[in-house]
Amino acid sequence: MQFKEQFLKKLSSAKKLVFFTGAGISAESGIATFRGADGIWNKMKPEELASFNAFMKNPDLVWEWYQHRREIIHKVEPNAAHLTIAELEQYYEVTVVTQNVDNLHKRAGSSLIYELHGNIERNFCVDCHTFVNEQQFTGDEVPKCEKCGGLIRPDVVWFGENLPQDQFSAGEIAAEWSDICFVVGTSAVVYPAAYIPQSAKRAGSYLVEINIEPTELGRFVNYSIFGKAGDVLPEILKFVEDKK
Ligand code: BV8
Ligand code: ZN
Repeated sequence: MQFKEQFLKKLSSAKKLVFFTGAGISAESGIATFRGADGIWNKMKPEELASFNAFMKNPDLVWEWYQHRREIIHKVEPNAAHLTIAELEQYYEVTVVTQNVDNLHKRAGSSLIYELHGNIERNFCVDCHTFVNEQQFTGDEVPKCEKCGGLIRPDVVWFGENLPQDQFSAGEIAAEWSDICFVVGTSAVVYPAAYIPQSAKRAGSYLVEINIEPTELGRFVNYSIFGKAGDVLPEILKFVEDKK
């Protein structure tokens, strides 16, 4: 794979890399994206399921949907893209800022991850906020809190909900201080997360998009690499290893 000379120069002098990732980085693990051809949202509207109102209106339906997604996630593995990002920690200071809730960056071995939209493996009680992630849930009806009887919900950020401020600010600062900010597998249409690559660019980071198709971010980036994340990232690692 041929890369632009300017990018390779940046890569050789860089110290800090940030990887801002979306559902596309998990596509090659077999997890459907949200807005692509087979996207989850094509079958249903986000507000129908990924919102607090939807959950309170029909908790069993929403809980069942997350159980279904957890089952898929437990059956898949991190792919070459996740694993390469973890391996690049041998050569750079690497920070992952992910919109994904699938826990695959953690399973791939990345050591610094900011989760902007939560993590599907964690759950808490809507009333007393007790976390119950160690509990194995059986069946599809929404579990009740053992402490207060409240409904248990996944610890993910639904539409209309604020993002965890600590994760967002830390992720944004890391992106702004990065030498290169890679934007991997995201349509960059969900806010405020999608502000982060733009802030990175404004702060002087070299913005590189890795996607299989053009996105809204295209007009901001310094360099668009079209290809599958699982193919492109290992090629970048190969260049780095040959240089070292
Ligand atoms: C909020 C968790 C404050 C749940 C998700 C401006 C400012 C603030 C808010 C808004 C705003 N404008 C609009 C809003 C509202 C809304 C929003 O952004 N709506 C959009 C859809 C218009 N934002 C919110 O509600 C946020 N909260 O703002 O709070 C507030 C408070 C009160 C009242 C108002 C505001 C909360 C947003 C978080 C929602 N939660 N997920 C769950 O997962 O169940 S969003 C969901 O979308 C996922 O987290 C996902 O990560 C995220 C982004 O999608 P992508 O990751 O980009 O995935 P997508 O399928 O879209 O794209 C995949 C890409 O990969 C494609 O480009 C494809 O080409 C590429 N690809 C595919 N295969 C590959 C590949 N690339 C490389 N290799 C491959 N192999
Ligand atoms: Zn409770």
